[in-house]
Amino acid sequence: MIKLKMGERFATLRNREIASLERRLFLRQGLSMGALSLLAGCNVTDEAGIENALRKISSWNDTVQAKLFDPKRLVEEYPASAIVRPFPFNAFYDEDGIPAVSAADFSLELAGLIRDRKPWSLAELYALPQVTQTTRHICVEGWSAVGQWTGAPLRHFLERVGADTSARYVGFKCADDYYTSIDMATALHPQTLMAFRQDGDVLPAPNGFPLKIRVPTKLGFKNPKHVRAIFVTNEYPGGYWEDQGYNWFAGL
Ligand SMILES: Nc1nc2c(c(=O)[nH]1)N[C@H]1C(S)=C(S)[C@@H](COP(=O)(O)O)O[C@H]1N2
Ligand SMILES: [Mo]
Repeated sequence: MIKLKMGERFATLRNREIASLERRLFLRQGLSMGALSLLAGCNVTDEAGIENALRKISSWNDTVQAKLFDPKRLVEEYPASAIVRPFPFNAFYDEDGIPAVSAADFSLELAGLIRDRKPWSLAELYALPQVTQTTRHICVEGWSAVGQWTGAPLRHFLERVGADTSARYVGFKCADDYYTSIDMATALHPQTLMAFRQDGDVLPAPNGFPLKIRVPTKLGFKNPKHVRAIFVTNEYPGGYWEDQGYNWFAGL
């Protein structure tokens, strides 16, 4: 049933404003305002309406995508010859903004639905059993690179600290004010690692020293670097780019 009455819905906006909103919407999502109203089943008459409708569609996407996620399907692993060197750097700032994290002072904070929330030193983290993966990192900005990461499966760590693995989200806070979150099924995926090393060396500062969460089933922006806190929650935590409109699930 189509209840779209363009004339009514857009009556509050002058034509030029509509054209400009529509242009930006199309650039961002490949949608016209009419298509958006139709998909979201709500009024799209202004900027706030667009944001609201996009949020509705995005959370619908997240739900469907989370249901389609196969917790056992592994992403492709590559031979060492495919590793890109030097591995690219990317962040919401330039190289001169890379946070200087001191190894001696570092402590990983735990919060939320976790039984044992004592902080972990780097020495304690390094003592966790570790595995190595050679996988492809894919950035929405249009580049990808095969890299090699070594670290502890996040699943083992979450089990070890008594995280409530029936909760919905695992969130991450970073030393540079970046933050993101993933669904629990992805956090428990066998290839999701707490990475301490990259390409055989301690994780370099540009790539997230001392701790990066390597999530090869998801786009680059869901792989937080310089992680200083991990929390488990049922309340949607969002993320730095996610809160600006990037799709939250952003993965396989
Ligand atoms: N703390 C933090 N983590 C981050 C980012 C950031 O700006 N800060 N950028 C994300 C994005 S968009 C990408 S593509 C990867 C880049 O990781 P790299 O620098 O190791 O290539 O880090 C992700 N994790
Ligand atoms: Mo990215």
